[in-house]
Amino acid sequence: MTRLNNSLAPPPVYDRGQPCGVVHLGTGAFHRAHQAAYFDALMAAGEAGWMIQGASLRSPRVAEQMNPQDGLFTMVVRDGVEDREQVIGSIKSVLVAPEDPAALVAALADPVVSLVTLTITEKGYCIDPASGALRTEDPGVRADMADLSAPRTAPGFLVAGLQARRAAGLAPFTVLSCDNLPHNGARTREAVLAMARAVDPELADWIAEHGAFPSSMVDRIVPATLAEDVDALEASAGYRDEATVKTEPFTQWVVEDWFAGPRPPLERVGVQFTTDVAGWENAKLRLLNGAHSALAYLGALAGHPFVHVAMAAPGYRELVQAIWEEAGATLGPLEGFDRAEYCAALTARFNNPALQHKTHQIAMDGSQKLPQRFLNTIRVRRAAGLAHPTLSLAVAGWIRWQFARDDTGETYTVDDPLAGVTGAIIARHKGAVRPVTEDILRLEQVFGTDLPSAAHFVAEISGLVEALVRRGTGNLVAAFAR
Ligand code: CS2
Repeated sequence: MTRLNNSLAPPPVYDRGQPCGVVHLGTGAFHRAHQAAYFDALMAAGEAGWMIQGASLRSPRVAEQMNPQDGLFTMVVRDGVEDREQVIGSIKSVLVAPEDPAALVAALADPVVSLVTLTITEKGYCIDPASGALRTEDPGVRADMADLSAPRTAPGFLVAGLQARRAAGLAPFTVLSCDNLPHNGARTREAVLAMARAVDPELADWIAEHGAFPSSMVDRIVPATLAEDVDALEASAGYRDEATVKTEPFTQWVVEDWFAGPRPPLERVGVQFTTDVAGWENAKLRLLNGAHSALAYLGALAGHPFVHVAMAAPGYRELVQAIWEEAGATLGPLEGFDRAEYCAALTARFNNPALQHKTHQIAMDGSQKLPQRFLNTIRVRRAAGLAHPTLSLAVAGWIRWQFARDDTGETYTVDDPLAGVTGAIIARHKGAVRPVTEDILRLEQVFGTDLPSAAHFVAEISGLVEALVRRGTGNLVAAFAR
């Protein structure tokens, strides 16, 4: 079957040969169904110069999927009743950074580029999840700090690109993080400045003075594409698209209005520009992503493969409600945000049966996600003297997950940068739940120093992990239904 390409697809209504004003790092499914879709709509609305030069920082897989298709891909929007297919043309091509790091640095230094967007996942920032500090002990970070001629990390590429621009007398590009981190702009800036300072302190000063690192809140559920999704599209569209993505109708992007150069007029296609993103970030991270991770660990442990399946199992809907009650109370007022409406919409989004969102996918990289999804919320509640039993159960779920065997007896690989560390703790204590839990809670890069020294917190989590093991996750969650 023929692959999707320029001559096959219904041609986009704009010229795909126009300049790439944007370089994007991490051209995975989420980017394609979110930012790439917004830029596609922007150019379709007549705004020129916002094509995207994509780049992958690790594997050549996405380039192999997209480049033979002239950068085109089909976005399939599934509302649970019908599928709507749309060919998106905003990505020119995808560079593979490890194969040719200089090509990516050259792309970043191109005078037509004014914006660099990032979806590199939490761990791509090479920062400590609890403190946000650049992890200078990371081998890639260390290599980039010593020599930037062939960068390896995202902060390294950003600094190399900014260095080349400064040398050429160009303005810096705006760096726009689109990952689920709190204060993602400030955290990116901190990582970039720490890298730049090691390379050239004057460069760091120049970036600090002239650079822009807006924070942004991004939201759209985009499960990993499965082989059957590619086959289903082929059957309905009549071409093969290895880069297709599936998503939901809902989409949201709130961006801090802080740009070093020209700002893409994305407000024309539904993006909200604001002076303060923090309220939206907290609401989204604590309500959507918090509930997602709770469903992921407590759902997957009970053997539920998908989010919508977990939502239909006894007690899970009530579990999610309880998370929302506990997290909701930590959020301040936010203009245009109604929590009850937001959570009702989230319930419908999680129930969408057509997304087939795997609990195992959301369970990935929990050590990077826990602080913003649960622990900061717990801290706010503790400071106010409020209990947080459901958030604690979710944290306990993550610890129970480290044992790599679910309640049905299935084994799985714990996909997390700290899996080696938690695995070694479990081996050292021969799986004894309480000492394992206590040692895991001492991991400062996740739990900071405050939570491990709070005796009540440690006792509560230990008791919950033991209960999950003894009574079974599904049974414990079912109790929420009563
Ligand atoms: C999910 C997110 O995999 C995960 O961790 O919670 O990718 C989630 O689907 C998005 O943030 C929704 O906007």
